Amino acid sequence: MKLDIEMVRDNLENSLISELKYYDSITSTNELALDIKDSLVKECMVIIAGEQTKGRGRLKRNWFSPQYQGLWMSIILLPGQKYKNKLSLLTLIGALSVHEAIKKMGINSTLKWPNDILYESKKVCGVLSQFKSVGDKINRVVVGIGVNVNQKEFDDELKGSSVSLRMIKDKKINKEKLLIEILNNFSIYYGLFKKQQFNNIIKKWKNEMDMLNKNITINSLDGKKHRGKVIDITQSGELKLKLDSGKNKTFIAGDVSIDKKFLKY
Ligand code: BT5
Repeated sequence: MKLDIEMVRDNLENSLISELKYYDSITSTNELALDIKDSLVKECMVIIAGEQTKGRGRLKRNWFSPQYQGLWMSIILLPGQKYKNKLSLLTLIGALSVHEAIKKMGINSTLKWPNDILYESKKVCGVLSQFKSVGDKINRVVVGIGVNVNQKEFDDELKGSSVSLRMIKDKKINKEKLLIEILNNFSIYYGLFKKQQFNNIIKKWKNEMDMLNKNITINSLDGKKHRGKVIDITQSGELKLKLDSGKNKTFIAGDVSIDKKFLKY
């Protein structure tokens, strides 16, 4: 079923969200959000799609976004230059907003740095933040959020690693209610971000992630693998590890795998 966008608009509370735009089928909400002309962009404008034909993951990976089965959306942010060292936090805010919304449904999900929400080690949501810059100035941030909502199953390569809210709850999920909850949460956390209350965001994240003090391997952007124990998330949203060599190192991005012995599922 298509999304009832009017109903969503009418039910946003104290929201920073300025506009909701719905497209039944597009390549990627992130692509569109990056391509919209500067003159038409507004802070906290949201692009939502019924389906994405070329949904994007990180590092040119694909994001499977079948018609009406999930929430596929991008939030456009214009935070300005003074936050340029804090932009990684926007990915964390996106994930936290979804995580809290699905927790409210009674689902015991966990956050995996930097962009995943997992349920029993399977991925229920992924976040992809992209930036548009002019010269060395970032003038637009697009926080893309994909939530698996009403899929009944996953095929082939995603079968063992992905899950939808419907599969978890064993019933069809109301996408409008979920979207309202996510956008209301996003407004709260982006409000904190703009008030520079970064520590409140980080504290929440650390509480909700299941990685502190666990041994992990991270494939970092330089293509190297590092192993160590997670000791912190920094005030800029980086992951801080105590490496096996004993040295501390922070990472701004990367793919993390948690050592098997720490996994319950
Ligand atoms: C992500 O990348 O998890 C970011 C996903 C962001 C998707 C949203 S949807 C709205 C907005 N517009 C876009 O075009 N994108 C954003 P990454 O951590 O790199 O994970 C990608 C990997 O997850 C893929 O290589 C697959 O293995 C797996 N995957 C693909 N589709 C999936 C799905 N629907 N559910 C769970 N896993 C999936």
